[in-house]
Amino acid sequence: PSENYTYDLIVVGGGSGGLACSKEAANLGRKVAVLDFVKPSPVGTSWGLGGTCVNVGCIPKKLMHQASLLGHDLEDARLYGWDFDTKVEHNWVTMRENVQNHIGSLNWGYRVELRDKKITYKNATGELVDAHKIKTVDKKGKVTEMTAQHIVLATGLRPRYPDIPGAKEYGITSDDLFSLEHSPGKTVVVGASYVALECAGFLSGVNLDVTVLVRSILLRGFDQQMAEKIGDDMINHGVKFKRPAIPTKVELIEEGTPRKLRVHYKSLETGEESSIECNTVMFGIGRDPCTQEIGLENVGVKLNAKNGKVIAGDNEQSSVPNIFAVGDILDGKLELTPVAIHAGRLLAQRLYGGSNELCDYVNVATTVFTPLEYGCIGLSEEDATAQYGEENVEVYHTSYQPLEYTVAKRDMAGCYAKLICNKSDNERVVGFHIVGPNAGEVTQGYAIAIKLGATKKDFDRTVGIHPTVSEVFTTLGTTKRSGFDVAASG
Ligand code: FAD
Ligand code: NA7
Repeated sequence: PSENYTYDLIVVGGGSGGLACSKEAANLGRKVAVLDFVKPSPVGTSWGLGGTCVNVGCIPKKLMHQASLLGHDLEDARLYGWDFDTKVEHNWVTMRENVQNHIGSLNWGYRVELRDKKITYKNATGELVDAHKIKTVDKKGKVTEMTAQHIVLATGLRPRYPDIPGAKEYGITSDDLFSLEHSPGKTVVVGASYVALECAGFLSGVNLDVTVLVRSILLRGFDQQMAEKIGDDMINHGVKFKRPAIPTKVELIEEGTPRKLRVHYKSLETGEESSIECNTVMFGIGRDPCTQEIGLENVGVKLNAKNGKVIAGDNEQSSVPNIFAVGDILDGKLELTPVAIHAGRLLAQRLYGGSNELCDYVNVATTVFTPLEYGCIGLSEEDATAQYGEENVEVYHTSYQPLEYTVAKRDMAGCYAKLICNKSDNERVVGFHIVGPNAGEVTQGYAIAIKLGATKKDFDRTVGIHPTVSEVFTTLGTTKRSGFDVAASG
């Protein structure tokens, strides 16, 4: 580093984006420090190095989704000839322990990696004192200061609570769910964010009684036809929805393991008030950026006043030239782990590797891991219509039957795929959507085609792999405009 500073780079936040950026900078020969500190949740949950994805996000979520899928597979297995007469029960503690052990090994791996790359790691909070100086405070309250030429903010988001009595005392969020010591039991999930629906889905999948309170629509921001298909499938599998409804109060009825709570809620349609007795209430009503107590006001890093996110250019540079931001705290960008990693790595390459490549935030594929998964790339039908005009949007769609569901006699009503094409641009595919088993795996493969600008004709020229779910995209012949009933055709 220049003689004025201790480090070339200090990264505040050791999650997906921060770790990727710091490791890349170290690979390029720079002196780097990472600060990571987890403020315990209101009920006291905290975790190790690696940020949201590893500890309280993608990883435990996908593993618990897998637990729930295995339960369904066990039911299918009998129809495929497997005979077993053991009573099938799910044990939360076994699942939680094995999932947490895996997370523990990842936490350890990150620490080793930082050490191997000679990156200074401090389990402490970071706060900007000036544009190059950071004050750190560790768990014991010990304060130090460190300086760097560049600072990258990657502090992520934390779940929000509604402003109602009992929410913080008795409620939990996804920050607590994955490490609960005992089964959550009968659960009320509040919100219709992807986090809320995924958690409701796997809790129901491991045989728990689940009710979801939905204020308005499902999965705001996502294609609404697909969102409703997910909702219908969850209802078919026993998840109860109260909609439109909001919680008004959470009360403790009885201590114990599990304890008993009462969630009061109000219908937004009739105004009627009701309540549900349950063991756990989990809020999935969105997440707020950790940008409030990190000294941004001391240096003039501009935030979007509406959501508290960092305003930055396409190069992730904030309003203060030597301060950058990556990951979930960036205003107007995507809240996804691979996006944070990609942006962090490219930023380090631009700062220290002579590169000028920017992170491309367009057409990033994503998947909602509800029991029937929902994969998508690009625009929703609503957004495509708004952007190109109804007359220029051609939607090719079909319902389909995954072969493995036939023998298993599974409900296939939810399995559906559509391509949204821009007629004024050679039927270029601007939206790709699928609800069905393994939608995440299906969608990832097609993401490169969309990135390369694939048209409907390119999909038609592609020969499918039979029998797979994924092949459905190579034979889409029915337009929505035709009005032909794709549900009946199968
Ligand atoms: P984070 O990973 O959140 O890291 C920020 C770190 O900074 C944290 O460790 C935090 O404690 C620390 N920190 C905060 N303030 C300070 C401070 N002042 N000083 C020091 N350290 C600080 N994404 C996907 O792509 N796929 C998924 O399937 C998926 N599932 C998810 C499921 C759930 C339940 C949730 C909540 C999120 C999920 N996400 C998923 C989103 C994904 O986890 C985030 O996009 C990703 O973790 C963002 O990375 P980040 O680096 O911006 O922040
Ligand atoms: P979102 O998308 O902000 O979702 C928040 C959800 O919680 C949404 O369903 C809201 O309903 C609901 N909500 C918010 N406040 C309340 C209160 N007070 N009571 C009841 N319900 C409430 O958050 P996510 O973190 O899931 O998503 C972040 C991004 O990732 C998002 O942009 C997606 O595209 C992907 P609403 O629809 O507002 O009525």
